[in-house]
Parts: sequence; structure tokens; C-alpha cells
Amino acid sequence: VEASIPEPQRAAWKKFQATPFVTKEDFEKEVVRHVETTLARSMFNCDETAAYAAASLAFRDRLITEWNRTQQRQTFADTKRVYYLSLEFLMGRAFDNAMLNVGLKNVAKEGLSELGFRIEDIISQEHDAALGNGGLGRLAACFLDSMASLNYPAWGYGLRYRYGIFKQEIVDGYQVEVPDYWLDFNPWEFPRHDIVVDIQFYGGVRKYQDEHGRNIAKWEGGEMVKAVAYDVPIPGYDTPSTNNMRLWSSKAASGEFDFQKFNSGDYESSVADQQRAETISAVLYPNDNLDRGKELRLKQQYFWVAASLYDIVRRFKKSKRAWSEFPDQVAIQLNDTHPTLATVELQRILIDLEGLEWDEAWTIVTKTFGYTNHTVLPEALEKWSVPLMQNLLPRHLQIIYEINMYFLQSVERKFPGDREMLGRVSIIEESQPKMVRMAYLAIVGSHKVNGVAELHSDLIKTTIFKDFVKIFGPDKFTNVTNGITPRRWLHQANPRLSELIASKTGGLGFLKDLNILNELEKFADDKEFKKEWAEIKYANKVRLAKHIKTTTGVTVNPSALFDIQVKRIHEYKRQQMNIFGVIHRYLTIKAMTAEERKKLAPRVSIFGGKAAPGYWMAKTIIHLINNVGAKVNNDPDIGDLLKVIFLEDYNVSKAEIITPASDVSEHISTAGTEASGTSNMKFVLNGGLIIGTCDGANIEITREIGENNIFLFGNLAEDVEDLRHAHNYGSHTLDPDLLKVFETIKSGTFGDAGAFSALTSAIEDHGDYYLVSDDFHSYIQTQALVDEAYKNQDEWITKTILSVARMGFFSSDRCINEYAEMIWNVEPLAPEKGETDGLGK
Ligand code: 6GP
Repeated sequence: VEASIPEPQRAAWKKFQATPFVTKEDFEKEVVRHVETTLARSMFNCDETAAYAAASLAFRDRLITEWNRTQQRQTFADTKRVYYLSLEFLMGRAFDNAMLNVGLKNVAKEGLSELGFRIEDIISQEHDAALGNGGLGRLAACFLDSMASLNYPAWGYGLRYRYGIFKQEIVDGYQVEVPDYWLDFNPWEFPRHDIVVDIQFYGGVRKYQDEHGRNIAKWEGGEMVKAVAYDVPIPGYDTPSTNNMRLWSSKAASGEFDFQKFNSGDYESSVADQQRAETISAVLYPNDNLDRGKELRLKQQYFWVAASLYDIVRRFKKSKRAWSEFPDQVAIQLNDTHPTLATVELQRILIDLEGLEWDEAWTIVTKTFGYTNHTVLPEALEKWSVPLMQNLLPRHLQIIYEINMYFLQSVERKFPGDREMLGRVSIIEESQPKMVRMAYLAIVGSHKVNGVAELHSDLIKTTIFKDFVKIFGPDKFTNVTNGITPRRWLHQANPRLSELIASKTGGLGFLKDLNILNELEKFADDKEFKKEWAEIKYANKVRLAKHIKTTTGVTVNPSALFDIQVKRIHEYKRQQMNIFGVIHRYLTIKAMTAEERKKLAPRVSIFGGKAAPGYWMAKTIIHLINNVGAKVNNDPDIGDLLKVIFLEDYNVSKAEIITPASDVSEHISTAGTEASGTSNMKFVLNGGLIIGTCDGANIEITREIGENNIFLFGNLAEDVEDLRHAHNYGSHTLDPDLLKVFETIKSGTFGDAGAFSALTSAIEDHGDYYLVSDDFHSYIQTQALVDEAYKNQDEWITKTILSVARMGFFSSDRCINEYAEMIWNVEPLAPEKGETDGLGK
């Protein structure tokens, strides 16, 4: 490629090539240049917002230089790339992360200080990039960080929503949703107006034979929408490798608006067309673990998948390889079933557009894709109505039927005469209307299927995908236990702890090899070390207490035990059990003598999380938490012994303040319902203990850190089905302590009793599906053990040190290496030494 450019020109380009800043002076120069030119301001009107903008742009320029080099290196090496398709990327803030990953935070801190700014104030100017709901979206963000840090040639593909997850406000105890318009100013994205893909919807299919007698299917008519690429650089930690997250934004195909309609006087509808096109990428669906089957959502899915595949195929075709080599160059991971149409789209491209035979094409498809399942909850398993798909994607529906036909034929061969099996595993559900079962399509279209923690991966094999294990054999199904990036969730969120660990383990190497944390074990009884450790926890609690004071007005005592449950509000996650437990505690304290009260460790119960706007029960739980808080926090008889806090608008940047401040955090889902959980890992990594059920990754955390260092309680997954059956068909006696809690709620102690009747009657009258009553006693008892254990601070601190020391397994770097080896078959492509300059250290 280089040879095609004449030497003198090449020399000129090289001479003037962009060089990433390294020194404080060069950084300041860049900031001032951006203030004075890009932002058209000066030192006299550079506020913190402008300083944030300019500093970010300085880093962005730096990242983009490395980004370009990384892409060039990957293109030259011509190695296999990974494409991570996710409808959600819950990135949070980028500025602090960029500074830390590049290794130039101190340079920026001093530079900004010389220009008159405190770096903390500048960091807090940034609006979170909140293009996700919860666990699934944040996992995708951690994976991007790990893939870049480990030098994997990898791209993320997603949608550029104009509105990310809504902002939550609490008004009179109720959740109110406010739109999150986050794109006003976003220095981290590069619009690529030159990368535009036409996406087709609706229309019909014409089938005919061409001159060679080949059967041709042509998808014609319908409407076109344009997908415009926006690129976000993803910096690796301590490596120049900078990967790409490409987000697609929708635009009307005919430009500004339809000029024909405009000229014929139909101005309004020409604008409406444009708006309709832009609607596709306008808003993130705010449901976590729930499928609602809305047409616009299907449009989003196809729009994103088609644009991404067009891009991937175009890149492959440049290499001029044979199609059979496609799976050697491309691995595509489906983050849950949302991108499953990609399998169908690739088959369509290969047979309809590239003229491959069905079998040859399908072999390529299945070798290319891997599918990750993130839930067993039935209400979250995606299904699309056949009539809906027929209308929107007529050709794809035909291909799905054909995939299903060949699949069912193979099942028939393996299990002759088993009609019931055919009905159970068919990709098409014979309901009214018929439905396409996306998980089944994803399994059939992939070479590997994985769950996200051991228990979860076992459960999918024995329950929802049982038949498929018989059909494809057990090797197609595997486990990759989730992880988190220690860069954001330790180094960035808890800088003092990170520093202390570095001082004892020979530097920051643990951020790249988290197993190095093991070296902390020898300090678990070291007095000096424990003192520093405890001081850091206390300082983090003071920081959270300040945040609580400014956002809720409530004063909490940082010496109290901080008990935190932050995650999406869901019945299966059982925040209702937590708040019932809080009420039980309140009643217990009220009945205590002064002597007994003195012995009790003061506690602050902290909740946070969003409810899907249409999830009434979840909103009722939030309402109850707030009303309990209003009562308890103002009860002079209680004082510091108990405070109940609901933190508004839980998001990634708030998690960075909350996570380091826990003494215990709650991960108390009904056994068998939480696929993995990832905040459990974040809390332990930051020196907090866990109270939890034997569910998801809690089980593996226990195995790693030791069962003396975790508070486990409740029924096991294997017993859940029988218990539910007994609730419905046997006698169902409720826990007496829980009934007392219900009485108190019903007496109006926490405001209008009627408001909470749905919560109590789900347990009393509707079978207690989530086993709140079954687990309540064991929960309360275990909370009492927590109280006891916390009194012995010396032992408690030892437990937290040992736990942190044993958390190495839960780095998302470990996950990504497992995916790379087991599923993607890709190798890292490390930059050669000296190839790229400009790393901060
Ligand atoms: C979540 C799971 O609920 C959580 O347990 C897991 O840790 C996380 O995925 C990452 O694997 N699932 C979702 O957020 C979801 O919407 C469809 O699944």
C-alpha cells in the first residue's frame, strides 16, 4: 500500500504526522488550542464545561492517532477479527478511563491545575454514555476494555441511541422517568459521514429462474433507511492498542426530506418520513430481562445487524479471499438473542447476493457465530410474531423457514418418529399467531452457545435448551463465567485502594494480571496494612455519605454498617425481601431495651436502581423503600441505629462512588434466576463482603474466596421447582416474621396501605413465585450473623483482605481469553516494541 505513494509525498506525510502528546506542556498546549479554536472561547470564559470539552478533545485526538495505527496494524497483519454485536453498551464516563488507560492522568491533573482547574471537577462534567439497561450492557463495556487491553483485534457494533436509559427522579417516593438527551456534546465520537449503508425494510420477494436455470429470490420494493457510522475509540490499558466501537445512527434515505412530496406541496409528510427514519435509533428500550415484541424494536435489530454485516463483509471482501475462509477471518459474538437476525442476514448475503449454495453458505454462517445466553427467565426469551416479520422482513422469514426445515429434517433423522420433540425444538412456535423463537434460531445458527456462570450454563443445558443438547451433543454448550474490568472497577473507582495494593505487590501489574492480588494474602494479619485498608474503606464511606447528604438531605453515620443493594429493580432480584427485612429490623429495634440497642451495630440500608417504566411491581417496590425511609429516618426513637436510603438515578458513574463504600452488599435473587451478576464481583473486589443466595456467580465467588468470607442463605436452585409446586398445590404457611411485617405495612405505618397490596398479595395470594417467604427466616438469621461479625472489626477486615486477594479469577481479561480460545479462535496482535510511541509510561 505504501509503495503506491511517491517518496516525496510519503516523506511529507511522515514529517507532519500527528504525534500524541506525552508531556504536561504539550497537553496544556492542546487544551488551550481546543478552547481557543474548536470551542471559540478564551481564558476569560472557559468554564468547567469548556475545560472538560477541551481536555477531552486533547485526549480524543491522541486516541484517534493510536486508533488509526491499530487499525493499520490489523489490516497489514490480516488476522482474524472479533465482532461483538450488542444492542447495549453501558460505557459510563470516558475521560477518566482514557487518562488512566493511556497512563497520563497525572500529566492531565497537573496541566489542568496550571490552567486553573481541579481534575475531579472536570471529570464530573461528563455525562454518562448510558446506552444500556443493566448487566448485559455493562458486561459488553467491560469486554471492550479487556479486548483492547489484551490487544485483540476486535470491534464492538451497536446502536447510537439519541436517548439512552432514562434519568430516574424520585418525586414523593415515586419513580419518574425523564429523557436522557446525552448527545448535546460528545467529544468521544467521530461521525463517519462517508460510511453509510442503505437498509431495506418491507417490500416483497420475487422468485424466478435466471438464464442458467438457477433459482433466484429477489427482495424488492419497500422502503430504505440510511445507517450512518459513528466511531468511538476504545483505549486499551498500558498498550497503544485502541479498538473501535462502531455505533449506527439512522437517517432518511432521501436526504433532508422527500423533495417530490415537498414539491407537490406535501411538506409535512416529507418531514414525517424523515422523522420516521430517525426514530429507528432514537431510543433505547428501557427493559432489563424482558421482551416486549414491539415492531420498532425489531426494526432496530435488523437495522443494526444489516449495517454491521455489510461493514464486516465489505472488509472481508477487500482481502480477496475465498468465501470458505470467512470463518477464519471473522468471529461474530451474539450478545444475547438481540442480534440473532445476523445469522439469517449473512445467509441471505451469501445465497442471494453472492450466489453460494445453501449448504456451503450455512456452514460458513454456523462457523462464524457464537451465542451468549444471559437469562433463563421465560419473559426475557425473545420471540417475534411471524406476521410482523413477514411484513417487515419477508425474505428473512423465508430463510428462517428454510433453516428450520433443514434443521427439523436433521432432528427427524436423529430421532425418527419423535413428533413431540419436533414440536418442542421447532424455531417456529405453532401458536396464534405463530412466533419465531430467537434463542433456538441462535443455537442452530452458531457453533458455540455459552452461559455466563457455571450454575447458569448447567441450567440452560438441563432446562430451556435440554433438547438441543441431545441434538447437537454437549460440546456445543459451554460456560464462560462473567468478569469485570479491574481498570474501571478498582483503579478508577477506588484509587487509594489501588495505590495501596500497588505498594505491596510491586506496582500496578495486578491491573493486567489480576491473580497478582494473591500476594495480598500475606498481609491479611498485618496490623499496619489492615489499618490503612480500614482507613481507605472509611474514606470511601465518607465520600458516599456526602453524596447521600447532597442528594437526599439525610445524614448518615460513616461508622455505621453500610448495607447496599444497587441493581435494576426486579422481583427476581428480590429488593422486596430486602425492604421487608429492613422493616423487620425496624420493628425489632423498636422492641429493644436501651441496653440491647447499645449492642447493635448501626446500619445504613442503601438501595438504588431503575424500574422499567411499565413494570408496576418494581415501581411499587421503589415506592415502599422510599416510604419506609421517610418513616424510619425521621423516627427519633431510632436515631443512627437504622437509616434507609434510596439513591436516585443509579448509573455507572454513581456505581463508581457506591461500590467502594460497601461493608456488605446484597445479591439475593431466588436461586436459579440470576444468570451471573457482576456487581457481586465489583463489591468484593473493593473490600466489601456479600450476603447472597446460592445463585449465579455467587457460587464461584464462594469457591474462590472461601465460605467463611461470604454470608450465604436460602433455598437451593434444585429445590425451587418443588417449593413452587407446594405453594400452589399443597398448604402454604407463611413465615411468621414476614407476616408481622405485612401487618405493619397494612396498618398504614408507611403511608397508604393499599398502595402496597400488590407486593404482599404476590406472596400471600399468588403463590410467592420468588420464594420470599421460604427464604425470609434464613435471610433474617443471616443478617443477624452479619451484625455479629461486624462487631469484630479485626476479623472483618481480615476477611475482606483475603477476599480481595482471591478475586483474580473475576477479571474480564480472563473471560476474554476464554472466549478467544474456546469460541473465537483469535490471537492477540500486540504492537511491536517501539512501533508506537507516546504511551505515558
Ligand atoms: C444479565 C443477567 O441478568 C445477569 O445475571 C448477568 O450478570 C448479566 O446479564 C451479564 O451476563 N441479563 C440481562 O441484563 C438481560 O437483559 C436478557 O438478559
